[in-house]
Amino acid sequence: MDGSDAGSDCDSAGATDDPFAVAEAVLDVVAAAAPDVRAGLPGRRRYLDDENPSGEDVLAADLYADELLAEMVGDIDGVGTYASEERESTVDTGDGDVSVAVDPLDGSSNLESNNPMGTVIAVYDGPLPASGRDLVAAGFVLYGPVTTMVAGVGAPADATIHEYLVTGEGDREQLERIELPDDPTVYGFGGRVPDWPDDFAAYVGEIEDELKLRYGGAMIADVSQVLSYGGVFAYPALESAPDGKLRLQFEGNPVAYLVEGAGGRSSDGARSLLDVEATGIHQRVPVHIGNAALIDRLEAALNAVRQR
Ligand code: P6P
Repeated sequence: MDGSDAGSDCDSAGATDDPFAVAEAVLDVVAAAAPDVRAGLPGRRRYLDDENPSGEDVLAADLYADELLAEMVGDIDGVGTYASEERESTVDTGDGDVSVAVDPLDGSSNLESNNPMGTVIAVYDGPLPASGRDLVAAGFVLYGPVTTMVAGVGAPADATIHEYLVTGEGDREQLERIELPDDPTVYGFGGRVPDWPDDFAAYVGEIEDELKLRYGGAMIADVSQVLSYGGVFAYPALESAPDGKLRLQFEGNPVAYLVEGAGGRSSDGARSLLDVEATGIHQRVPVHIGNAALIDRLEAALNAVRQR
């Protein structure tokens, strides 16, 4: 099902109590917005004199994408809450039980260098902040040479993940199912090497002769590499930021849903990101995702150092 039926069902039936049908409609709407988001990028490469709730500089493109998505997602029957990395608090959008958390333009700093970036979507059944186990869908749009979406609908344990081509009209055409390749190929690690804690530095030292480092500065572009080639993406805890940089609700949970649905693993260094307790909509979490065996090895390496 490409979701369009669900979208029309939601519109015709009014607020629906089927969170998965609402989730399909959300993915359809985000795909429909993608051509307009992409078209709005060229003229919005300037930084505004503003910071987002995480204290990061804001581009005109960040706010443009957020306002477009807030309006379109907020109109979906069944969606009751919209949350964004760009907004301090959640927005009530109606009577629905489904909450949608969005990173409107993940990696927007890549706009200056004309490198890939995207939109991350997390659809939760219930209020925010929510556990990743409450996800009913997740996905990202990748504004690369081609505009694609990677997404899944279903409870985390049941989700299958597919890539979609997003057409110029904003339709999503399903392509192949995504399953993580076994052979580890590319590794992307955020943060500055001197800022890595001893345990993560020890892990990197342990695998340094296996590394093919590719780090693009936009999480979903780096996650897309891992989904295509295998390997690990990590934005670990840092000495300067023990909870890391990435946000659980908008980044950690959705990429964990996608990578675990593709047969891989996620970890905050000790457990699946989907099992991290949600304490706030902008809470940060160390993010490690990739091949299950590699994430198991990473957790073992971190533990070995911690137990010294
Ligand atoms: P740094 C983008 O701002 C982002 O949230 C992620 O997409 C990306 O992985 C990370 O931050 C990049 O952070 O410190 O490398 O600029």
